[in-house]
Amino acid sequence: SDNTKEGFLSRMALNDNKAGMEGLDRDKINKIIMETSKGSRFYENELKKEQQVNQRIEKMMLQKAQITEQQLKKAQAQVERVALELERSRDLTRVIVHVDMDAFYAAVEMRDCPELKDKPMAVGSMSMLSTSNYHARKFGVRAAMPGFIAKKLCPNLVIVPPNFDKYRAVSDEIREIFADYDPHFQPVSLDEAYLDFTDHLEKRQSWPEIMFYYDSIAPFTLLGIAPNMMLAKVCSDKNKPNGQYVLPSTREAVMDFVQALPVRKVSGIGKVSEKMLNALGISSCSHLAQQMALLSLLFSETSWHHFMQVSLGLGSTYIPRHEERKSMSTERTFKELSKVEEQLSLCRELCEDLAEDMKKEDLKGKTVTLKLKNVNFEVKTRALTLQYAVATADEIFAVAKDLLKMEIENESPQPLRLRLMGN
Ligand code: DCP
Ligand code: MG
Repeated sequence: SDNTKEGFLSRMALNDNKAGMEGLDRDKINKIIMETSKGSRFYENELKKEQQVNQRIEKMMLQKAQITEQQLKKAQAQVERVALELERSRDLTRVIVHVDMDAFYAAVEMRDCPELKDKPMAVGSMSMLSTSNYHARKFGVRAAMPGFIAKKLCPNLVIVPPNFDKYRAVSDEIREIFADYDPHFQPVSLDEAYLDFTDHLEKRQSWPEIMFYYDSIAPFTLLGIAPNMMLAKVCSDKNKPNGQYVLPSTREAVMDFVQALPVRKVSGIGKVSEKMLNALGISSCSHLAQQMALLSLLFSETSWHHFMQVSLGLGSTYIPRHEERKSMSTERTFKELSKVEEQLSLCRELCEDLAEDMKKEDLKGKTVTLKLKNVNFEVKTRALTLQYAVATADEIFAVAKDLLKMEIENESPQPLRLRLMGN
């Protein structure tokens, strides 16, 4: 239908939510993307995903139409209670830094081959790109785009095959520097980490001047500094490339910052959530705050709690210590499991096993991960990090169940056909 086609276009369209991609001729770029990709596996796959999202939105809109004034009122009261509770947990005493390298793989390749510096280049292959340098971004060439499309957008694009050993080695060097500032820093990927600067800043107060010449983090100016991890991540993207953004540690500054923030800029709110929220008229975090009652009726508890934290500018202020970051898991393989009730009861069983193991070791965990392998052997993991540590089967299941339901919904109306589940 027309509807599908339009929706499809929106998914395939250039995603310019990336540094270095402001002010591009979207219409021209989108036309080339559509023409080039038609009929490819990439296109078919995107089309399928798009249709699934559209179905989810249709379902959600039907659900919304049935909400009564009274339900909404009740939800509003609950939302206000939760907001008060969350507000009490606000901690503005930490200085959290998020570091993210500019065009990481591409930057390493340009370092080793300086001729590439002035050319549009990308790392990857004709079937998929991992990243592109800032010259290439001006043509609409970006990560997660097939190289054959990128070549149409930018015929002079140089595509360099990836060399992961090299990126890992550079990452190790960077991490050594991070450790000088926060020995407990949390790496997220090869080019990204969270650091708690609070203790370092205190020590710095008593540094003799000469020490500042040895400040090894100075060349890494791609920082975001804020009172919590959620905000720091947004901040590090603000002045890319090669810039910093500091968000002051006051409630007022945080709330102002969040008001204007598009939901898509928040880590954890991806393409799909953005589209669902847009369908409800929500594009910025201030809309999020206004619509919390409705959201609490349409989304899972974990999702709307996350939305609420975002709308209040709240995030984690505590970077878990390495030794606390132990993880524990259990999994089971079977021939095929496609019935929702059976999947949920297996999930419950796994949570019980896990809780028992954790009890033996006296462990608690803040991240619950669900691992699924379908009958085509495709593996997916879905994880959720909570504000508080959990340990009992009930607590773990409450989260795992939501993650599983989300996957079931993603697949629907087709059943989710599993051959392995773990958590
Ligand atoms: N990466 C990838 N596939 C993606 C996204 C990223 O393989 N879809 C890899 C290549 C990137 C690295 O991870 O260089 C870091 O990811 P970022 O999202 O931080 O992207 P860049 O560092 O390349 O660019 P930016 O300057 O926007 O941070
Ligand atoms: Mg990066």
